[in-house]
Formats: sequence, structure tokens, C-alpha cells
Amino acid sequence: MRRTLSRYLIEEQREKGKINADLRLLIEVVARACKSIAVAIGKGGLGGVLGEAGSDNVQGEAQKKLDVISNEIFLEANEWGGHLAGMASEEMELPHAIPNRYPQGEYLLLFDPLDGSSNIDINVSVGTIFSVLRCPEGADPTTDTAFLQPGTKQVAAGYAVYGPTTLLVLTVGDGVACFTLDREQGSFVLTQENMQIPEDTKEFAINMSNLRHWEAPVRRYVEELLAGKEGPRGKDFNMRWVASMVADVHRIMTRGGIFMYPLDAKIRDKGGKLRLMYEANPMSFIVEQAGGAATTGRQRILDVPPTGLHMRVPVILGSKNEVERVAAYHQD
Ligand code: AHM
Ligand code: MG
Repeated sequence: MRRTLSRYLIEEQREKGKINADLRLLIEVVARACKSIAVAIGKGGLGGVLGEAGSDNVQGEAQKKLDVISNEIFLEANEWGGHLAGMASEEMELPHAIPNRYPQGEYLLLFDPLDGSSNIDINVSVGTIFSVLRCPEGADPTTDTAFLQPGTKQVAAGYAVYGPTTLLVLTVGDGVACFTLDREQGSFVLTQENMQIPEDTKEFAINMSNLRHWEAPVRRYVEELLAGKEGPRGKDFNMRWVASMVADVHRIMTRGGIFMYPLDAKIRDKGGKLRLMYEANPMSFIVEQAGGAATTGRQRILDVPPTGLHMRVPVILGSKNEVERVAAYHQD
């Protein structure tokens, strides 16, 4: 029998007691928003959704039309259900307050509505990343402070990949499940349960154009991989870089690998490239739930104390033994 996302969530709630009704509603609403984003992306040039929006986000990056559309879809879908206290997004400087006319819930939703934006106009996979936290008792969900909790506090996280098929990969802290969108039925159907990342790998993902800016540990690690069979690792490694974190992470979730967006001299002042709260944390939660590891090189990502809603961190995640090796090189 086909197990839809709804059924999976009911089981997590009723049989396993892993989630409550509000969190179940939240995830269902997020999944529905991802379906709407998939439809918008699917229209491409026919829907007039490609190209620049003509505005910048808080990080000073030019927004694409689909960045703005996807953000709107997430806000509208999640505002009125009564399951949220507040929302924060890559595309908004400040948290989004739930309008007074709607009931307030206990959860905080953080998201990157459209990750990998540079790939939209060339018809390559993009995605959505989200993280769910509890709003601390007495905290004001219209301020950053309510959101500034370490990744270990996440109660759910997931990503959608808009590729040849639309996938939703989800954890509620009970392993990782993958759902495929049945476009005819309009429902997400469970296609893989208990995803596991192999501990070893022969595949790595990093933007090699930054090589000259990297710190010594990452340079050493990648140089050893590049040396192949004749080098200290004694085997050949292959490289992939989609430049959509969702697509790169999904490959690693499927067949293993290591993904790195490390600190480099060019981005040192910013602290890294990827954002902690709605990129690194949810992906690290998912990767750890699948038996992988995630580090900044110096610290487990989920333990990083956040200092700002849009804080950036170095990210090294994937197959456990490789990630641990890179972390060990940082210790040396
Ligand atoms: P975005 O959220 O603005 O799309 O940026 C994040 C993306 C990641 O998906 C990807 O891993 C990285 O930026 C690619 O960066 P680069 O173009 O430097 O290779
Ligand atoms: Mg992103």
C-alpha cells in the first residue's frame, strides 16, 4: 500500500508519539507550499517567472523573481493555520510576525525558500530548505532572539528538491524519510524510509575555484583526494558540484560523499558562505539523522551558538569518516 506523507505523519504522531497535531499540520502545510513552488518553477519561461526581481535581500544578494515568489508562497501558506508563532527567511531581514487576526502556535519556522537560485535560469535543480524550532516560553517571536537557538533544538527539518522529480526529505528526529511527489495525485508518497549515508565515499563536492583562498586543512584534504591512487589515500576520488546545496546534499543522502563550503580568505569577514539557521542547521540535522556528520571544521554545526538570524558558517558534511578526517586536519 502507498504511504503518503499524511499517513507517515499520522503514524509518527499516533503510534510513535514523535510529533503532536500542530507539528503534523505545520509539516503538511510546508509540503503544500513546496508543491506550489514546484508548480511555479515548472512553468519556467511560460509563466514569466525567470530572471531578476530587481531587488536585493538582506545579504545584499540580487533576488530572482522565483526567490520572491517562493518566499511569498511560504508566508501565505503558513500564516493562518495557528501552528506558528513566527517565521524567518533568507529573503527577509527581520522575522515575520503572524498577523493578529490569526491564532498563534508554539513553533518557529525558518526557511530558505529557494536554494541554489543561480541555477533557476539554466533549468538545473533548485530546492527549499526548512527548520522548525519551538518558541521559548515568554520569548517574543517578532524578535531575532526567539530564533537564536542551536541546531540541537530543532524538532523537525527538511528540504525539497525540484529536479526531474520533486522530492521532500524530512526528519522529525526519527530517522530520515524521502517522499516523491505524485504529480497526478498531487500527493507526496513515501519512497524511501530510514535513509543512511555510507560512512565511506569516493566522491567529494566543493567549489574548486576557491582553492587559492582556502585554509590549510581543507587544502591538505582536497590535495590528498586529488592525488588519487598514488597519493596517501590510495584511491581515486570523483568530484561533483551542482551549486545547489539541496541537490549536492541529496546526492550525498543517496549514495554518500562529502560536501564542503569551507571558510576562505574571500569570505572570512562574513564567517562563511552558507547560513546557519536555515541552511547549515537543517541540513546537518538531516545528515546526522542519516548516520552522517556535519562540522564547521572546528565544531559540530548543531552545537554552534547562533549570534544572528543570518549568521554564516563554514559547512563540511556527509559521509562520517571523511567529515571526521577533515575535522581532525583542523585540529593538527
Ligand atoms: P543561495 O541560497 O543564495 O542560493 O546560495 C546558496 C548556494 C548553495 O545552494 C550552494 O551550495 C552555494 O550557494 C553555491 O555557491 P557558489 O556559487 O559559490 O559555488
Ligand atoms: Mg540558500
